[in-house]
Amino acid sequence: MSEKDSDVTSPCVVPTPPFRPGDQADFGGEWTFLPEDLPRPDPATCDSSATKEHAVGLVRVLNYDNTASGEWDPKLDAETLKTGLEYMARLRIFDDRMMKMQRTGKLSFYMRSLGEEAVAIAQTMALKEEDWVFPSYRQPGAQFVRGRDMVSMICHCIGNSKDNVGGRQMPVHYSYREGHFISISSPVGTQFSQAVGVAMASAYKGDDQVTISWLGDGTSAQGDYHYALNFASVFKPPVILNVVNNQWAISTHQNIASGAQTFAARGLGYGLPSIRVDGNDFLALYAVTKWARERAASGAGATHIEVYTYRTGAHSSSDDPSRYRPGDEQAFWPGGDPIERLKDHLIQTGAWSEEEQAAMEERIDAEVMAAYKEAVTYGDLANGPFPPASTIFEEVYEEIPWHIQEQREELGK
Ligand SMILES: Cc1ncc(C[n+]2csc(CCOP(=O)(O)OP(=O)(O)O)c2C)c(N)n1
Ligand SMILES: [Mg+2]
Repeated sequence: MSEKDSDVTSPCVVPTPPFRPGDQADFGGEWTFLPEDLPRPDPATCDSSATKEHAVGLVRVLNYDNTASGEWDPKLDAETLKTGLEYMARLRIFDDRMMKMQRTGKLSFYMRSLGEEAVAIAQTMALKEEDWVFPSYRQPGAQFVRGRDMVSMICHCIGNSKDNVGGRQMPVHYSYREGHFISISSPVGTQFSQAVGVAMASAYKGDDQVTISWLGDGTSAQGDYHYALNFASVFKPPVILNVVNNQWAISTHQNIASGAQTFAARGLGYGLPSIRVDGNDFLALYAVTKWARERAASGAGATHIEVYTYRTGAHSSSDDPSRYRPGDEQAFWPGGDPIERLKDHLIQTGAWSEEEQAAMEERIDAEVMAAYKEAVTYGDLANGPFPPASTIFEEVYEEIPWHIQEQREELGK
């Protein structure tokens, strides 16, 4: 069509990433947001208008020197912080080891949480054990908080005879019923509206469970996100809805989903209190989630949170980020590393040391290796044993439809 034939006077804008391989990345230097900037409103009476500044600012507790300050400081004791640090270190070491397994052909696929370890760990620690967790694939750390055994996680990733979902799911798409950790969905985003539905059920039943869910910046461009926010806004169920803005959705930049505003600001349009939080700051994440839980438990309804972070690693074992972003982009990210920041904070308070950190990492590494060795005794990727083919037909339908039954008979299972 020639320009003359078209009614369209201005072309549609397709945002492009600000930096490509070979460019010098620039996030504007250190953030100017300070822990003292934003007040902590009363969670039970707070409405969305009281969070206008929170939706465009950034809740932080840790300063650049990793001291803690401001109204949001949750003032956690050293033991709790050390527990959080250990969970994060475990996740990073576990991820590294599983990635090596993938690269040597012992797992078919893997996804790391590198740089985002604080997200699910701090947030799940701020909840009660009975609360429902509706994760994406980037929140496996919640399982450590809920006590899942690493052998069982690895058996799932291999898909061997002890895989608790019988080989029906992709690796890292965990289910952990005992931990109230709902099956991870491959079609991204479905968990958001499911979480709102479960929270509505909790409200109707009058129990005191709260539900939390996460989806990514890219996923927030889907309808599922908006359906969930709409229901959360109308029915005010006890739910905490997080958009994890880690800057990237595989190879597309967050700007293709965000438009000109922050992700948090979107929630204001739905009348939801909306807070943007430093996703690499364990203390800030814990504090904001605790606040949202208090709000949910008081009957005041849902909270919408943007977790502002950076995906340090590749999207998955199938991805190569050097094809679409500068190789050193992470070095310019002002948010730092969540493990280093919490570790440094604890060292400054006198509760921890580099030596204790090194000893802890060594111990965890040995635990992960031992867990892997045990897991392969139940079957490895090359040799099995795997769950029997009959599991395709089991635990999927309450009553098997006739055409599936026919297929089963055809297979002789
Ligand atoms: C409905 C659907 N569309 C596309 C995909 C393929 N896919 C898997 S993850 C992903 C990117 C998601 O990015 P984001 O939401 O930012 O989450 P992140 O991986 O950064 O945590 C895409 C496109 C999918 N799994 N489901
Ligand atoms: Mg993303």
